[in-house]
Amino acid sequence: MQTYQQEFIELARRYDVLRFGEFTLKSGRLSPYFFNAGAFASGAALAALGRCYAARIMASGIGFDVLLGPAYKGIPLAAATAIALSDQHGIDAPFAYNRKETKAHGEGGTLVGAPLQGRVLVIDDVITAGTAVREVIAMIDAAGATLAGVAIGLDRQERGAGERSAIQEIEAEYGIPVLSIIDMTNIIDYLEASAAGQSDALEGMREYRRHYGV
Ligand code: OMP
Repeated sequence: MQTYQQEFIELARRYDVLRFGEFTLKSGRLSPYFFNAGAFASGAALAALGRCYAARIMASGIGFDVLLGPAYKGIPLAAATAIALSDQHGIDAPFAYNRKETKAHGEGGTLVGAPLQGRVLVIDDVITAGTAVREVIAMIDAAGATLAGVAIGLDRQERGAGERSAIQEIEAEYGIPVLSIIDMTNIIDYLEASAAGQSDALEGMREYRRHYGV
């Protein structure tokens, strides 16, 4: 595991973003863990989060023209990433986000911020079955822009429609990389290394991976 991955998991545990228990997912699956990016709810947490996303993006060498934060949870993530790219890496990336409801007055429309043009890098929280990210990709197409890739915090490494993971399906279908800071395997490794008192969580994770993992 890379240092920034270890830091990201510790950050997620500190803010109760990464929780173990019983959670029903959007896909209907019953999961022994949940990653709630909305709990990165302080200035210091968001700053640290932005640094992790920026480090992952820079390590990938991906080319892009604009960052897009999908409503709602992607918006602060993309904003924090844009700030970290500027502060830590000297890159002043244009930043855009969308509204869920079309605004009929004022400037109107669903897109806010920088024009959505050129190669768009989507910044989001989690991909499980891939439903949410496909909606965002349709929005980029409709704007006439190109998808450069997707950067997320957690790859849950779960099967999509077939035998591959939802992320592998998206990468193949759109010909783009999906960059994740951590994946489920990193969380299991983390639990194994700090096993004291967390054996239930560890067993639940292994069982879930046997059932839904790739
Ligand atoms: P998919 O649309 O199935 O890929 O699920 C992704 C969405 O599920 C995320 O954008 C979240 O809204 C939500 N989610 C989490 O936030 N954290 C998790 O650990 C799991 C899910 C989920 O419901 O699958």
